[in-house]
Amino acid sequence: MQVILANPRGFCAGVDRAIDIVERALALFEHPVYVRHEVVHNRYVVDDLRDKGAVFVEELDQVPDGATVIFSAHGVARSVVREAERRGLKVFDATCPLVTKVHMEVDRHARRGEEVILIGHAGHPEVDGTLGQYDRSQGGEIYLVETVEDAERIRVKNPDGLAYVTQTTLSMDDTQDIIGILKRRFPNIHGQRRDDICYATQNRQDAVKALAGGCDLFLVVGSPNSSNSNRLREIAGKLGVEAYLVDSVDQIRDGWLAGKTRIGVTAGASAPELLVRDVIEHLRQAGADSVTEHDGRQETITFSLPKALR
Ligand code: 0CH
Ligand code: SF4
Repeated sequence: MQVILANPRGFCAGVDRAIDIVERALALFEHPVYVRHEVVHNRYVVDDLRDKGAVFVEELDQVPDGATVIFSAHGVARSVVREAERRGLKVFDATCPLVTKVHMEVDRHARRGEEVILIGHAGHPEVDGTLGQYDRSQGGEIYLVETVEDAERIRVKNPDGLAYVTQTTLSMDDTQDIIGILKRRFPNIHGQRRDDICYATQNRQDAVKALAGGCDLFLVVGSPNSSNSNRLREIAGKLGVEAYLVDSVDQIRDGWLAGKTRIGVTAGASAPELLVRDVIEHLRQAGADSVTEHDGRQETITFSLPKALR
């Protein structure tokens, strides 16, 4: 049995920064330090930060006036920022700069009086945050499109003043299909770039595409609520490979390994490498005689911490 590790995998620059923000705030400020929403969608990371003193809440009404609160990497709506200001909360914003960039695009379109179609998954916190950037006071609207069927059906008020933006962690292929339909239906629609899928999502998806086809089992380390991790499992599955998303090594079933000779392993952008190490150790004990790194794109991007936390 051979194990091949996809590259790049695991933490991206935005996740590194978000976790550092929580750890620095815990080191520098009086406890409790509140975190609005899971700072990143990973059970291990959240449990670890909770053990260190972070208090995770879903909404600001669970945070006392004047307390310190961190916004998660997925970003928040403007109404959340305003509420925090009104309540005198001390805020550290762990929103990934690449998500903030999408927020700024939405704002720019709204200011120009353009309507916006957001391509993304309903109910995901990044989608709530991005929808919540659009100022409707000019009479315009922001619409959510999740699927090709939605793209075929959506009706807008102003097809000639229309732009699109996307969630950062979507499937690149599905998103291109949706954009293709929108461009056919609304020939004057425009986007800043091809889409807003970030470099980390793109690189991890490309790595799975390069590796999974030659495997007979593919394991993705990541939590069930992690959008980017789910997309990695989905891509391997679409290539016809038996593929599973596992939060930790104890979720691997013996039956999955029976008769397998080439097992691919990757990790979502929010999954720590130490969980991948546990998986490798488990596979070695189950009979893997070689573990190799698959060549992939090098990542050098980093994001700096807010000044007050450096
Ligand atoms: O993939 P999603 O967006 O669910 O989030 P995650 O698993 O916490 O990964 C980090 C991405 C955060 C915002 O892009
Ligand atoms: Fe930022 Fe992309 Fe990482 Fe999300 S997945 S935190 S957008 S780098």
